[in-house]
Amino acid sequence: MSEFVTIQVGQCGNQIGSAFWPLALHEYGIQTKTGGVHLLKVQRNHIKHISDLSDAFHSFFQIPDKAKNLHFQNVADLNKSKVKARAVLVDMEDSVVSRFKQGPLRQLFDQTCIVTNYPGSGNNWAIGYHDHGKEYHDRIEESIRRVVERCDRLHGFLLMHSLGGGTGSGLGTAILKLLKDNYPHVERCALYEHQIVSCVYPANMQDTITAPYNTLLATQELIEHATCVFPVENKALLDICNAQLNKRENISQVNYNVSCKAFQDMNSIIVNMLLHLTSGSRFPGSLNMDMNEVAANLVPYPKLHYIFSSISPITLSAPNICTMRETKLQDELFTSAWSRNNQLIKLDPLQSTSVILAAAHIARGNTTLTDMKRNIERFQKKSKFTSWSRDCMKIGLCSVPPAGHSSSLLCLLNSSTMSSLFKDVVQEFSKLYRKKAHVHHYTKVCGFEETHFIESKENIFNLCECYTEVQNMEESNISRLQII
Ligand SMILES: Nc1nc2c(ncn2[C@@H]2O[C@H](COP(=O)(O)OP(=O)(O)OP(=O)(O)O)[C@@H](O)[C@H]2O)c(=O)[nH]1
Ligand SMILES: [Mg+2]
Repeated sequence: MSEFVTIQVGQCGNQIGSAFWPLALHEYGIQTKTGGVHLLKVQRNHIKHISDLSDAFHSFFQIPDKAKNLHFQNVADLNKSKVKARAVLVDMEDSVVSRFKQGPLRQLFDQTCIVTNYPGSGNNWAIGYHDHGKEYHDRIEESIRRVVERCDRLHGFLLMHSLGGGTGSGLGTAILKLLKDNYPHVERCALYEHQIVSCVYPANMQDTITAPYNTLLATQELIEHATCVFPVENKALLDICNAQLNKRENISQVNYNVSCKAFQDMNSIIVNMLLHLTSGSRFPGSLNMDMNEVAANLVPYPKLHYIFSSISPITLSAPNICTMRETKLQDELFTSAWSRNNQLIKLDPLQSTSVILAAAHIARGNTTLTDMKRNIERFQKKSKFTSWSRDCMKIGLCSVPPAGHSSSLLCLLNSSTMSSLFKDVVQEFSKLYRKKAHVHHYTKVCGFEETHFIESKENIFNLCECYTEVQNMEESNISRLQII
């Protein structure tokens, strides 16, 4: 089994991290709270055929040699054995990370892999990228090196951050560049390397005035240096949470405000997506889809590496570990994953004007190959593909379901609709930049030139044109077999 190093940057990245670790532990049947033994038994039954659970556990956690054959039941067991998360925590203010340091999982994190400062990057990409990027380069490099050296088969980096503020977007993308420079031979989604980025795009009603600048500049870096990007949008997450809440309460007017509780639930959706995405590299299955196959199959051209993701069923917050949830019928699971309402960004990848460049379905739990084939036929009938992608579908079947469910599905689509996300980024940027509002905060940062705004905008535009080109590509009548 392969290993992943998780890097959480900024407030949002670290808050996603605080949802990530308890859920990751649940997946291995490890108790993080009191109670819930019943489901943990169920979860352990799902994974009992793994001869050595530590093999799968190894992906996210480093286990000292002398504890390799132990069976961990709870966090106290992990602490006793000095098990450490393969994680690097970075924030330029320390309030979120301090909560980790005081929380129940505090001993899971190696103190030397925590890099914090005060008072943050002031919602300014340039401060995060240039000032903190330079000042903290060596410390962050050293922390990452420590975690990497404890891996036997490093498979990839999982970067979690938001694009609206200064630290996640600026320092986060500086770290991405560092990873690309320092680890060119680590599997990073099979292209050059595996750098999986889960980034949060701000909601339309932005909570940070400079977010359009930060988002544009960070997007340009992600296009340039990431292997695969799985964008999520806060507006989409919030809508999914509200829909779930209304269903649960059986009324139509309960709404979350963006609050701590909302963020917790929104972050759980992101975490479920990431755990599902990496499940094939961590657990066995009849048709396992390894992380290094994701980019090879989903990224037809290097820069077109932004991927739509949707997951079914949706789980808000940590599963209630005492109850096993009823899972939908298989066909329903697929239909709901294709729904535009379940997309983690507020766009429809299957809209009639778009084309699918590549697609993958990864199922966990009791989905069979027959279920998969029947539903893929349905999918192929309803969607528009490029000439080369029409008859192909990457599929993964992982036998271990997520905690609390008997099966689940992740649908990954590379669709030309993604250009709308980039057009929105440019449009929001132009609204501010037209009047040069707030520009002086950026230009005063050493290393930042105003031309960087224009270059980023142009690069993002060029990418939009690539999508349009693919969309307009004349369909060839020659079948794939004839070409071969
Ligand atoms: N989904 C989600 N979004 C968040 C969370 N925390 C903040 N955000 C969003 O992230 C953006 C702000 O970025 P932050 O992560 O707070 O900023 P930062 O990276 O810490 O940068 P600075 O504070 O400017 O140094 C806004 O769009 C917020 O709505 C979270 O826990 N979950
Ligand atoms: Mg912050």
